Amino acid sequence: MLYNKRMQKLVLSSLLIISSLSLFTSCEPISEFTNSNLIISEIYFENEIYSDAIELSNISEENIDLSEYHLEIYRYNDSNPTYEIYLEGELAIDESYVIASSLASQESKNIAHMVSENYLNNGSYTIGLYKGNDLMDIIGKIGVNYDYAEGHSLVRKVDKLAGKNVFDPYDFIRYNPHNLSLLGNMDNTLSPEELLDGPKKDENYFTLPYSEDGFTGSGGIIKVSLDHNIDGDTTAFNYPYEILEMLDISNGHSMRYINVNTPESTRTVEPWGRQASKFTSQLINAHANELFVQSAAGGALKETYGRLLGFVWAGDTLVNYALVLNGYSTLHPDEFKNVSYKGISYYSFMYNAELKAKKEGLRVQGEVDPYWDYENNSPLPMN
Ligand SMILES: [Ca+2]
Ligand SMILES: [Ca+2]
Repeated sequence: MLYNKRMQKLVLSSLLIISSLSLFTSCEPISEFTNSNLIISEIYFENEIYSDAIELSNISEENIDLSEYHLEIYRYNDSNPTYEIYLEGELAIDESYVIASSLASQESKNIAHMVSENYLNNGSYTIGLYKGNDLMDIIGKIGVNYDYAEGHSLVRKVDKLAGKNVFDPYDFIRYNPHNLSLLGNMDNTLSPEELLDGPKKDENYFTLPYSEDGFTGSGGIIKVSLDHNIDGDTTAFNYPYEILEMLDISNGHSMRYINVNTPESTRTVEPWGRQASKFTSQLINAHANELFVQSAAGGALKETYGRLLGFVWAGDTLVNYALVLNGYSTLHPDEFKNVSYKGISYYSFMYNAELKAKKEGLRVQGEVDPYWDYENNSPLPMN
């Protein structure tokens, strides 16, 4: 099921009342909204190297004369545009307009309304949408060389359909490349609530092996049982016999959660470390009969100290994701695009969660640990 603008309209109209009331207390600068009828709704990547197409959408209640608009593309840290694309024609209400690069694949061009030699973008070029001289929407930042896409299609969230003169990566979902079903419309594959709820265990991963060679992950999910929790990002599990044999480990071997790093709570203690450990321990224990580990497809199975590296599922919750969402950990590379849900890699879910936690200044993202003596840099007793 695809989530689109129409479903959001009901929610938005009720939220508008609430947000207009809270304008006085909100710290968010309201000047960044441009009230544009036309917005940039997608930067489409066919592969990870360059963007094949850009999608613009009419979010207003009337048809748009596109000839009033043009795009300016700024390479690297240039402050003057290298390419300009002048639009033409009319765009109906709720419709999207796709401009494909002349270098794009034929399947992207087939969806496009315009093919342009001037749409060149490697995912770090700043793109401004202008109505006359007015900046109506922007991706990236003029004068700053910033790889905002990192090889993903950026698809605007259905609850963030508004033009802004400042780019906010949190307005977009980072999709794996080559998701043609989203090009030419304003849909997402998940509702905003589902996106924040995080990835779910796709059935397909149960049919994949955990590993083929004992060194590299294949993305498979296997059931495990708890041996004991160690800290926020490490747990010792018991594994199926074939896994023990293939990886040359014994039961009780530690798994280090990939893409996260929670503060220390064992030999040394750091702010939020003990809370992170408690969070993981509670999540794991609450789902002790439905614990699963998943290998990072294409990634190493073990880290430097011989611990396993992977994704841990407590019931339907990806613990790695929950740690980032709840501000117990920052996000760490690498990204494994082949472990994904609804076209979004686990890493991209975590990227989105980290942006949210940062905005909220949650825990390690900027909150003071109430159980930490910052003057003496030492832990305080916890209840
Ligand atoms: Ca789209
Ligand atoms: Ca750690």
